[in-house]
Amino acid sequence: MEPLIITCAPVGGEIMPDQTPHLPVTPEQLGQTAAAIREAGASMVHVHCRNDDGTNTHDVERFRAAFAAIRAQSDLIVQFSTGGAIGMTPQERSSILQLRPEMATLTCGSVNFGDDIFENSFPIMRGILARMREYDVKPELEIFDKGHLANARRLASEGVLTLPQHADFVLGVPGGLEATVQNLCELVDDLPAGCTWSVAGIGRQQLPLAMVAIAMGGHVRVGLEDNLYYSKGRLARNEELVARVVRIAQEAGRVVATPDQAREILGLRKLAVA
Ligand code: KMH
Ligand code: ZN
Repeated sequence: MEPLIITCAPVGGEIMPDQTPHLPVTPEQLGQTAAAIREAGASMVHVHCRNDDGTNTHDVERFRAAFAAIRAQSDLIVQFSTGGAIGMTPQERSSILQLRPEMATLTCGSVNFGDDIFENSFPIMRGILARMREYDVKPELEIFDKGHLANARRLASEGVLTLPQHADFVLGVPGGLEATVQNLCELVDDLPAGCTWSVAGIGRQQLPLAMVAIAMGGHVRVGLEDNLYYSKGRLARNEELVARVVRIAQEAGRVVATPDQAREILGLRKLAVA
């Protein structure tokens, strides 16, 4: 099997600082988190940004500072969110692509998101993809629901998305596909040929789905964006969630990828040495 790529999503757009003391809010905190999760065994960081008061922002300068802080303290693959937070405009969500992160997410369709709607119409997806092409950013296909892979194929048939790509199955969002092993297997069966994949289980499903992905030859995303707890009632630190996946992979005989090994698996260029 390929070495295991562990992505950490340390912030997200939903968890607020009053829910946990472990949420990295400032660029400096994101840089420190990057160092800690790299040390623990992550090879990629999925980035959202916050203002100092914890509210969400997709301000380009805030992302620039976060990118610099992460890069100063780690060689992780830096993946920006173009999902942002509910209520952001498509323009806001995609403006950060001008900073040319190595990767960025592309959610492949609209989905109920709790009581809200996470809107990703075809025009929104085409617009984000156009900016990804403009700035040479590799997409990660965020799959929250079964039909999202069909949407990716449709975008490919239009010529605005090339396949294969890396897909991340985000399972267990209220309103999206439930976080079951059967759903994961069906998505993997439905993947376009040559795609790599990871799974991000929401809440308490993060750990069991990570274990399944390790066994299946897929990759894993963990982090506070998707799951606040290490165990029942015990708040997690991002690096602890990464370290636990590393230990399980080692027990299962699965090698954990370095960032450069992950770049090779994902078809990214090696990090240029400054
Ligand atoms: N915060 C969600 C509305 C992504 O990062 O690309 C969207 C999200 C997906 O987190
Ligand atoms: Zn995200």
